[in-house]
Amino acid sequence: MNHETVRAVDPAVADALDGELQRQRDTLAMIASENHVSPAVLEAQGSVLTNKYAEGYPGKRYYAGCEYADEIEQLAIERATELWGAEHVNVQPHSGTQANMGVYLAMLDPGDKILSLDLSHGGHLSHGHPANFTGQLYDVKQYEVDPETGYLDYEGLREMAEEFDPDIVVSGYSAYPREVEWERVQAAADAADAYHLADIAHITGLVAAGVHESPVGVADFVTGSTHKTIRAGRGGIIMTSEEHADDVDSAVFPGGQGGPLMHNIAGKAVGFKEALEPEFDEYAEQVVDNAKALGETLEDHGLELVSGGTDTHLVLVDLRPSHPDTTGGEAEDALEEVGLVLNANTVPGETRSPFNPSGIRAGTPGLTTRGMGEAEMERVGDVIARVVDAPDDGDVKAEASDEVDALTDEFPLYE
Ligand code: DSN
Repeated sequence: MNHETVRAVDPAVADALDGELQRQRDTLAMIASENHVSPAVLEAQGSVLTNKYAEGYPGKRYYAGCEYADEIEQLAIERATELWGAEHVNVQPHSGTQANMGVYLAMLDPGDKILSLDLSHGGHLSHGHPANFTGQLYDVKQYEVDPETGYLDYEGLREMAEEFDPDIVVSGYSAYPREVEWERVQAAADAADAYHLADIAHITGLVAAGVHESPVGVADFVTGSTHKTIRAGRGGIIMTSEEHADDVDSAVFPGGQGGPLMHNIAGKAVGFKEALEPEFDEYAEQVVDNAKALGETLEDHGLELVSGGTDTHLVLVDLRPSHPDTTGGEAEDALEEVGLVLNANTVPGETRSPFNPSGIRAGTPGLTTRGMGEAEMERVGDVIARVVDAPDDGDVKAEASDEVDALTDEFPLYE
């Protein structure tokens, strides 16, 4: 894998691409929303389909020359249908946020009411944050996790739904370490006669593999991104019933987007094919086993996990009880220095700024793709705990850096 063709035209970009490839090889990618797609997905995404305009849908395009675009989009749709079992799939959203936008545009009018989880409790910007179009166009009320347990409070959600009378209840989260009980969110939506949007962006792969229960067939709309745990081409996806199919398709195009990114849709099709192989189910199970092993190691070192553990691909550490003077940002920076890349994250009951919050979020999809298992998670957990204990200690960081080098050498990437 090299960038020699780019280099001949643009050495500056080639240098940066080489640098990024080496960075991914030499570091442990533990941002929970990231993964390493296969060379086949990379090739499909970097293909001549980037040249093609294909507004519309397979068989109903506004431009000529779409026979191969049609074939590829149809394959992506069929494979997604097999993976998640929805009646209708739209693979055109450019991202998970665009997928959510498609649902809101399809079903809501400006001023309509959204009930969603607060961002600092694990929600997402596109679920109604004031800085996002959702917070600006809609009337948003937010629920929180139980402050004692860190788990969703389904009864409280139901009561809020009865009181607020939302048009849509949003479930599915970006930093919630527990499996979601979709039927109980549905009960809250039913109590308000509201739609239910389940945003499974982070757990698309876990749901496809049957490691987590699926909201398909429960929620009216299921959205996701396609490059996280499912490990396909970058972008978004919407799944719904035949009843809402036309509304969703029109909301995505021409409502919210123009030409679909056909090269990304090719990457989605290839990644979905890979995810239909039995090995993918083993991968998804290992992702969760690894997150549990990582969490246990961190707890053994005295770190506190939100909700006391995980059922997912991520752990969320609240640094305040164990390290009251260390912020998430300081931990993130010190860990990046040793080659372990995760992100500072807000935690439930956050007392600091979102720019330098009190937690760190660590995910296992990328490391599991590299072939690491529970034994390696113990080593990774040791690195995190030691660096968080002594973020300014050069000797500790030198040792941690050696351990990261050993791990990345033992589990090479993109050879
Ligand atoms: N930025 C992603 C995350 O890290 O959770 C979600 O869009």
